[in-house]
Amino acid sequence: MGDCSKRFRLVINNTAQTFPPVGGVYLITDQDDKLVERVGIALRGGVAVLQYRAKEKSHETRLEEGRELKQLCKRFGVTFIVNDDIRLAKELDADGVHLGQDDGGIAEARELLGPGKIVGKSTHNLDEALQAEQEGADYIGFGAMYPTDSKVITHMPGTSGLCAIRDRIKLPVVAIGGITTSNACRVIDAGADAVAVISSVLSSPRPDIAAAELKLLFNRTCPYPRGSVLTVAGSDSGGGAGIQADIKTITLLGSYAASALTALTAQNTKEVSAIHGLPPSFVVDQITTVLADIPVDVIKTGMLHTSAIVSALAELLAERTGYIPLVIDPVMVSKGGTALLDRDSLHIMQEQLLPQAYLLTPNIPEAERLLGRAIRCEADMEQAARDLHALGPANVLLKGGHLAGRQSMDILFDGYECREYAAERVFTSNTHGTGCTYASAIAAFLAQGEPLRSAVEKAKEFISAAIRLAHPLGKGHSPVNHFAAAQQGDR
Ligand code: 3NM
Repeated sequence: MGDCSKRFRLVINNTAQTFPPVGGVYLITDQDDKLVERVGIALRGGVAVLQYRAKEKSHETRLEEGRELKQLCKRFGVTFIVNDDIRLAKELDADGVHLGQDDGGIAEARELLGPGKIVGKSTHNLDEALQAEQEGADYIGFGAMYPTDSKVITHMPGTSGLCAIRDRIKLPVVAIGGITTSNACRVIDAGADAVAVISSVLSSPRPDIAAAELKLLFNRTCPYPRGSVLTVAGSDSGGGAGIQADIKTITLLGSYAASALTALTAQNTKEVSAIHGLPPSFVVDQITTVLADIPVDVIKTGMLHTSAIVSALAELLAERTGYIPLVIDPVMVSKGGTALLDRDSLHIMQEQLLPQAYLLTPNIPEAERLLGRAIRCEADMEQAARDLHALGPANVLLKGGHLAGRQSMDILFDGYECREYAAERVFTSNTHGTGCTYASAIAAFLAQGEPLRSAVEKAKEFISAAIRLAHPLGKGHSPVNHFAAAQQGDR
């Protein structure tokens, strides 16, 4: 599902040997300290190709560092390419070499490296790109897309230049220069098969998250169902919330939904009359079995029920080699007041699970319990979002629906700045399943290759419509209208 390799052309060189496709995140090394450690973290996020670019290091240092990086690439199944230095590529038995315009010919590199190796070439305009193709390159680098501090830039064709060459070039195009998680979707929409990045991943405090965010953006070109979400939550027999709301939301929005149940509830719109919890080991079995086979792009959690399940999930995620963005909806209490998370779980969630979250989506009462203080107004919300972020999640979306006022305002804090998402408040009690639906919609849009801010914006529109369009059903809190909200989004 998340593997868009069909979109990428296979790289076939003169020896007719096939390589892994050049597509997705193409990471280039920087000159800073602790390189191997930072690259190791970045590869967890889902890098497809690593290029070792060591401009000012001695041959011995390059050889030693190169060996370590090649080892890492092998562990993560990443293609290992050496920049410029054909001799080093040969000594390291790298998967290939990347040549600049002044670094010699493609034929010469093939001759020296022998059969079965990838040769890429930097290009900056159509003529250079066509020439590289004619000379038998396996892919081209094309840049710069945007200004960058990582290299002195003499040409900047940008995304319009990329659009202009795209249809003329059959080779995979690796766009480069100033690409970040904020602008990469424009580069992908312009036709890049891969994005080459240095600083936006390796200078990030979380290289794994930065790489994972870039990787997810490539899903925007996949066919529907686009991207996949694994929801870990409880069953609501009434069908309005829980895993049922999650699957409806994810499916109606166009992604694939997999699910792992934590508990079964006997529930309707008025009450939760009984809960049958599942053994933590069986929750783990469900998740590991899904992940062993289905390429899950985003994991979303809802009702986790017990501290043992929270702990088991946290352990499972921490031990995984690859990083999968995790959206945590910290479900604690049902609309009718039934506890959906036992008392001991709160600190276990704080200590073990929240630091692994890509996004935490509490409502006001949940945030109050996590922080141990009241949040009374919008002015309190911003500080609360910042304090929740300090508990470890990479991003926090604090939902203001429980406050009064004409607008229902949510705040997204990403560790740098707060953004507000407002919608006209609907005065209604038809809100069963709101939290599950909102978090699932964000997870689905992320899985479809929307950057976080845009995923939240689209999900906010979806949940607002689902509340506004809800029909009375049952005698309690009626469920939100997933179907009508999805139909509105199509128009
Ligand atoms: N080549 P960052 S731009 C190595 O335009 C390189 O050919 C470029 O680094 C080109 O992701 C560039 O930090 C630097 O902008 C890319």
